[in-house]
Amino acid sequence: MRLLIMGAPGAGKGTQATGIAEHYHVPAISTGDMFRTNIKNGTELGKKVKAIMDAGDLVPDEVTDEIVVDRLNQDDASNGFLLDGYPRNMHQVEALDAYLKEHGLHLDAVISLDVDPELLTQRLLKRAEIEGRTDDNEDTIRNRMKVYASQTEPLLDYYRSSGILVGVDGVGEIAEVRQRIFDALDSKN
Ligand code: B4P
Repeated sequence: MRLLIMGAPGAGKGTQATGIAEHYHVPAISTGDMFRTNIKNGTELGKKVKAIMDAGDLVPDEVTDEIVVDRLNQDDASNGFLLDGYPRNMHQVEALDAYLKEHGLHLDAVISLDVDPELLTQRLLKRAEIEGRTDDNEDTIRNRMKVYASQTEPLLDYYRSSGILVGVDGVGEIAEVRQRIFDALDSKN
């Protein structure tokens, strides 16, 4: 399986990605997690992206495309993958399409988690209390939502018109949403 999971900040992408990836025996590849690991380890890449992430802006495409391609080229992704948080704008879609074409591959489905904007903010502020992520504060959340609406949400139309978009209601218990995702993917195949 080659899958993408999309959704606004707080929609549950990272939360659901692990369970879905385990189910299909593919790696979950999260650009956000890769950037956060680099920040934590104090790498050059981490230094480059920290202020951008703290502001809730998108990391430059050339940096993001490169880490994704490097990760997709690793052996464990050769039989499939679940991309979480990538692509996030049309340029990244084109970069991913070019990679897939070059390798004779295609995406099986794009999961879109739908959640009401007010609930998204509540979830992120709750995470701020528990995990203290530096981008989970009201100002940054507002910007992340804006960036999502202007740059990422339009991608849903692109994947809808390709016939691979699977919309899933992301409101409810985490296990309940996960089951909805499996049901939606099963009924698509
Ligand atoms: P991400 O790491 O993708 O952050 P996110 O959008 O908040 O999603 P995340 O996966 O962490 O949260 P989730 O919705 O699962 O991106 C962070 C930053 O990295 C971006 O702002 C950008 O700067 C940079 N970046 C990443 N990818 C990039 C790219 N491709 N290009 C450029 N820049 C990029 O969960 C949120 C909270 O909701 C959690 O606390 C969770 O427990 C809770 N939750 C989830 N599901 C729930 C449910 N059903 N019920 C109750 N709570 C739930």
